[in-house]
Amino acid sequence: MSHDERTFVMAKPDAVQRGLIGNIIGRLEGRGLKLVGAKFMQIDEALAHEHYGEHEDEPFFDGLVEFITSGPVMAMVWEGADATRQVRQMMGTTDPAEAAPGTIRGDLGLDLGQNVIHGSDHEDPGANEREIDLFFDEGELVDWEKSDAEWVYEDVDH
Ligand code: D4T
Repeated sequence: MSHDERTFVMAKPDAVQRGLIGNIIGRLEGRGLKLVGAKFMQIDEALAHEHYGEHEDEPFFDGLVEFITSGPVMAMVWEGADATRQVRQMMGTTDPAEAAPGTIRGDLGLDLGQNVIHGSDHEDPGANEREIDLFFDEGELVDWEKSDAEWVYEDVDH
């Protein structure tokens, strides 16, 4: 399996306000994933509508846009084997109240409307690349060799 799959991850405004950015980054780093892009930013209405366009007709859409634009977010791109699916597993289910202990939402959240983290949907092919393109210019992503790769992946030579 390739080790260079990239996925879009965002610490949402609640995570930023609650000082959980480091906790989230620590979990992803600890797993062996590689950070290749990061941007502390404010999402405006237009970007919120584009990012959550698929939910436009949902009753929770206005609240979702209001929440995601309510304060800064930490937008990130993480790379690794099966990264999109692995990050989704680490996030836990959408509703933190139902998320398993040990997952990010299951450990750090209680409320569906403020669920700490976003990660690209692995069941929506191309969602990861689409979201990375929406939030990052190519020049903002960094190609680099992480020196512990041989200790994360068995098929990288020692
Ligand atoms: P995101 O997209 O934020 O990573 O969440 P998920 O991928 O896990 O879940 P989703 O797309 O179904 O929902 C997007 C976003 O909307 C909020 N939401 C969702 C809400 O406020 N009320 C609801 O009833 C649902 C279903 C939470 C996540």
